[in-house]
Amino acid sequence: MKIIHNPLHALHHGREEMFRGRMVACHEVPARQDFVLAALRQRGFGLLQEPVVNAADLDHAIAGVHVEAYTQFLAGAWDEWVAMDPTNAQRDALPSVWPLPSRHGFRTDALPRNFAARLGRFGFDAGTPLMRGTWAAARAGAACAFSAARCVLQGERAAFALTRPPGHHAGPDFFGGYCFLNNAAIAAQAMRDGGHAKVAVLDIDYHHGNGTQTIFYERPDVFTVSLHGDPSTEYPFFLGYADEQGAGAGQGCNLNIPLPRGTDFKAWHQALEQGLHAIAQFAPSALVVPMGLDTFKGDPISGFTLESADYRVVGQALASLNLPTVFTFEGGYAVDEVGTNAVNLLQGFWQ
Ligand code: 6XA
Ligand code: ZN
Repeated sequence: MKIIHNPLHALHHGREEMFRGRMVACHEVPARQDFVLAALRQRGFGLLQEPVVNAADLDHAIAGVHVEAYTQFLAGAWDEWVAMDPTNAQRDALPSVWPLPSRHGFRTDALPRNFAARLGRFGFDAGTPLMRGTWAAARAGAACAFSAARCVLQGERAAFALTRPPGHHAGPDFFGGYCFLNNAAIAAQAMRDGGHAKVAVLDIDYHHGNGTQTIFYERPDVFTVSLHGDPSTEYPFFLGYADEQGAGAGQGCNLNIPLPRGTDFKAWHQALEQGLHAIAQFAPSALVVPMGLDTFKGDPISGFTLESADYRVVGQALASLNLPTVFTFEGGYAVDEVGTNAVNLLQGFWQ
């Protein structure tokens, strides 16, 4: 399996995030990718490489899922943050004011000149710090996703975009949940553009992939499936319910399987089988798996109880679809085990 890893990921290294009402050290740290890479090397799994993509192709791939006003905002955000107050160079940018959508409430079409306001217009939480290297790291991550898709388009059975910051919470014009560019959506769109008429996305992260769902919600050509902690108690709270089934031409092309906090592997695996069955019915010719490992029992911010050995079984189950597959690295914050769990899953898939 080709493993496309992000050489610039550590340029994004948030210090603190707002978590359950207070500032805590960031969970989404560079060691996450480093530990997965180390486990891959130690176990001799996969062909490691860095992405090779020209800038114009990459911009086109990003523009396939994100709006220009948003990517322009991200590209210039750090400079604007520092221009607002030169001492900001010493701290990360976090939103602090939001235009809550409501029928006769704040407008989201008005784009204030004030940078703090725009940070809140494009970001949906205060847990996703943005810093000097965020754009470069996220853009190089998108290059990994795009490169992984290209490998698969060229005939590889599977490829893994090993990158951070993660992507599945990022939507057409918003960041949040530690995510800026939606790597899985970029890979899915690249598979579409490369000739796959129908693509499925199966999100196995603990958290609902709200960004991916939103990007493809009205499209019949990309079936989005997510198994996740029930949003009535789990992040991202405001999307991910079972009654969200797609809209317009995409009606019936979104499947959410929310599961209660505390769900064990047996019940989780049943939900996975349900997702796999629905994907088989859709009959895609390619698969994208936003691979979160925060379903692990030792994860510090999540509530399922999968064990390291279970990830092999997960990989085997995913392989049963027999589809060319792109994996993207999403959550997973039990840093000491994240490498073992990732390689277990990929090996289970590959064998
Ligand atoms: C609250 C938790 C963010 C969850 C990020 C994640 N700031 N998403 O792992 O998959
Ligand atoms: Zn997650």
